[in-house]
Formats: sequence, structure tokens, C-alpha cells
Amino acid sequence: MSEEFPQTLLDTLRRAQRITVLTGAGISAESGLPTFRDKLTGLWAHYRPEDLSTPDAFRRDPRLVWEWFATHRAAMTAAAPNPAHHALVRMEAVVPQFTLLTQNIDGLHQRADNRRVVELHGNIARTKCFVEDLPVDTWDETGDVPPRCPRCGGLLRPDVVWFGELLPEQALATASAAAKQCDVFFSIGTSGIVEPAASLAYRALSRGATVVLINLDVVNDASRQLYKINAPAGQVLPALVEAAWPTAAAL
Ligand code: BV8
Repeated sequence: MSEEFPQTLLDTLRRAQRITVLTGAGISAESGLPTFRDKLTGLWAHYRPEDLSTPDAFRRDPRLVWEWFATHRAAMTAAAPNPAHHALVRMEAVVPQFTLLTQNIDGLHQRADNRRVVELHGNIARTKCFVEDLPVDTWDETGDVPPRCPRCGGLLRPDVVWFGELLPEQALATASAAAKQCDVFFSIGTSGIVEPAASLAYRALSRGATVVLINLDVVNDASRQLYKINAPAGQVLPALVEAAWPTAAAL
């Protein structure tokens, strides 16, 4: 199995003390969840993000935005972690300092049992008050769509980061530090368009880390510091973890 991967990459992974992983919607594709920008299947092939994932969109049409996210909450809740998610659990178990950064809001890394997960864009399973910007766990189902905050009567919204909104301060600080201080940075299943998450891989590269891009729209390449692997994450990650850390495969 390990003949698939450059020996330099396997040696680098085995030596690595600190590995940071950034994931995007592509890692959940093999769990049956659509990504954002893939042609046709992408969620945003039919909608524009600015019509759905911004505070102004919510102010314009709160019902549309609430119902769009409710649809995706149902799909994400029904989805299960796939072999790519499970491979990252095994990687976390064998790497001394492992940090998993995700742009995804589906909670699949936590359901796969990764421990150190940093959610950069929030989590669709959580709800907050649009007015107070504070969490709301339960509310009366009065038929209002969106439902209303039990404290102030304001509209409820998903606890995700919309375009034009700041990322959670602590999450972004942790992500920046984890990108700067790692020996290896994986970028898995992300188109690398959305900032500030998209800059993390470059920050790692500029600090001398080895960067591994796993995606379907890269051309395979292996240079001293940058590896590009064009393959479905659900196939390549289990094989790479097994090749680099044979003991991890048994976990
Ligand atoms: C902010 C939650 C400060 C809601 C999302 C420069 C600096 C700072 C900001 C900006 C900047 N330039 C522009 C901005 C503004 C904006 C931005 O980045 N716009 C983009 C469109 C240019 N950023 C922001 O607004 C951020 N806030 O910076 O605050 C600020 C404030 C005011 C004004 C300016 C700045 C907030 C961004 C967060 C937005 N929220 N999601 C929701 O889910 O609806 S973003 C959304 O995109 C998701 O979180 C998603 O995760 C994320 C990134 O998409 P990807 O995950 O990469 O998914 P995509 O479909 O694009 O790609 C999937 C990839 O997987 C593909 O490459 C595909 O080939 C691959 N793939 C598919 N299948 C597989 C696979 N790979 C492997 N295996 C497979 N099986």
C-alpha cells in the first residue's frame, strides 16, 4: 500500500511531532453531503451564497434562510462520518500534537470521535438569537418560522459564520497558531477560496511546514515541501495513515 506514496512524505509524517489539518466540504462529500462549489452538485450551483449566508440575506428573508439551513441540518444530522473522518481519528491517536481545523458545520469530525476539533465556521446543530448573538438551546414551537428567542423574542438563526461576519476569535487564534507552529499541514477537501481559512496553508508553507493538499481539483505533484494528491479523501486518507503509521491502522 505504501508504494502509492513518496517515501519522503511517509518519512516526514513519521517524524512529525505537530500536525495541523484543515478540512472543507470535500471531506464530507463521501458521507453524501453536497459541497458548495462543485459544478451542478454544489449547494451554491443553484443559489448565490450572498442570497443565503449573510446577515443581510437573513434580514431580507429570514424564512428562506432559516428553511435553507433547516434542510441542510436534517441532511447533516442524517449523514455519517466516512473513512476519511475515521482516518483522522487514527492520525490524532499517533501524532503528539494534532489540531483539526474545520470549515465544515456538519459536526462529522466530532461524531467520528476526533477530540481536538476547531470549528472555524460554527456548527449547524447549534442555534442562537439573531439579536443577542447568544446561544438558544430550546424554544417554543409556535409555528413561527424562524422561531423566536425565549429571552427577547428576537429571531433565531443557525450558529454558523455567515459571509461578512467575523470568525470566532478563539477559533481563529488557535487556527493561526496551529498553522504557524506545525511540521505538517494538511488541507483536505477545500477549494481554498473562503478567507481567512484559505490563507492558513500558505502561512504554514511560509513557516517551513510540509503542506499536503488532498483534493479533486489539484494535479498530482510531489515537491520537497508541497504534496498535491488528487483523490477522494475517503480513499486516500486511510491508505496514507496506514502507510505512514502501520500501528495506527489497528486502532
Ligand atoms: C471574515 C458557513 C472579516 C455558512 C461559510 C480576505 C480576508 C478576509 C475576508 C475576506 C477576504 N476576501 C473576501 C473575504 C470575505 C469572505 C470571503 O472569503 N469570500 C469569498 C467568497 C471570497 N470571508 C468572510 O466573509 C469571512 N468573514 O473574513 O470576517 C470580514 C468581515 C467583513 C468584511 C470582510 C471581512 C467568513 C467566511 C465564512 C463564511 N461561511 N460557511 C454556510 O455553510 O453556509 S463558508 C463555506 O465555504 C463553508 O463553510 C465551506 O466550508 C467554506 C469553504 O468551502 P469549501 O469547504 O472549500 O467547499 P467547496 O465546495 O468550495 O470546495 C470543496 C472542495 O472539495 C473542492 O475543491 C472539491 O474538488 C473537493 N472535493 C469534493 N469531493 C471531494 C473533494 N476532495 C476530496 N475528496 C472528495 N471526495
